[in-house]
Amino acid sequence: MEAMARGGMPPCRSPGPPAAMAAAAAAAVAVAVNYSYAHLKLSLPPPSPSPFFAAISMALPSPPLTVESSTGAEFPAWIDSDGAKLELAGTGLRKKSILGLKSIVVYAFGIYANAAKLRELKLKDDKKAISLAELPCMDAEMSVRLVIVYGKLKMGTVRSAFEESIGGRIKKFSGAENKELLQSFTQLFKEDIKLPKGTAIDMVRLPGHVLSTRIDGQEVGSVKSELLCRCLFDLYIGDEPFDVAGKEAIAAGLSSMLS
Ligand code: DAO
Ligand code: DAO
Repeated sequence: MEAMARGGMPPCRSPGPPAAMAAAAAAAVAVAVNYSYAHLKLSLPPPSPSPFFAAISMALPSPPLTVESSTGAEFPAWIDSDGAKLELAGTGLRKKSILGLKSIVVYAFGIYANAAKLRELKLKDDKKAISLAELPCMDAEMSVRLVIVYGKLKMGTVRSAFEESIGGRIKKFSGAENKELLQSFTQLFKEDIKLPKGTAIDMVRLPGHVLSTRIDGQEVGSVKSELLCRCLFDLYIGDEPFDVAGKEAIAAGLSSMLS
């Protein structure tokens, strides 16, 4: 389902997609890794699986974790998305006030960007910098990870929060409501999905503006829409972000990632 920006806002501009070489390189690495495992298996004595697994985990180092200090939520320094390495730019907090009284932290979030691809685009377009404001529209892999902090989230609450925050952006950027687009996403929010404290939700923008949602690593669905991708990332790095300090940290992380 494709939604195009309408009304006064200019549509997102998309740069060219030379991802085939990266994919081929990734495939070559995967083959090489498989080969070395096969070799490892043959050269090790048969039983006792533990040294074998120890050898594998040494061969594939897991990324170091960044801990969001006020919540303890953990974010790996990078995540792998179909062979693309998405690196953590920075983290922030999504707060919500209940009944206008106290403010609770609902989740911590981290923004991930494909630094290698952005560097490549920067060179290709002969730009001095890539600004944070361009990212929501770009056709480059990017992701936001939400780590749930508030343990009593109900799916109905998540759905109405989503309709409010994303729905508001859809209207702002396209000039109209788009219930169809909202529903294409909210239909993924099945009532039986549980979101206890610590759950990690990844919303990954794949090439072609496809937004793929994964809960604790399990894909729950994907929606192809440039507008939806733009609205989602705008919540975190747009003009009116959920967390201003978080947006600043992400901007700083991005610029050091690209320098
Ligand atoms: O239970 O009344 C309450 C407070 C809950 C606030 C919920 C905000 C929802 C934010 C969206 C979460 C997305 C994972
Ligand atoms: O914080 O107001 C907000 C909304 C952020 C987007 C929430 C996406 C929730 C994804 C839930 C996954 C369930 C399939």
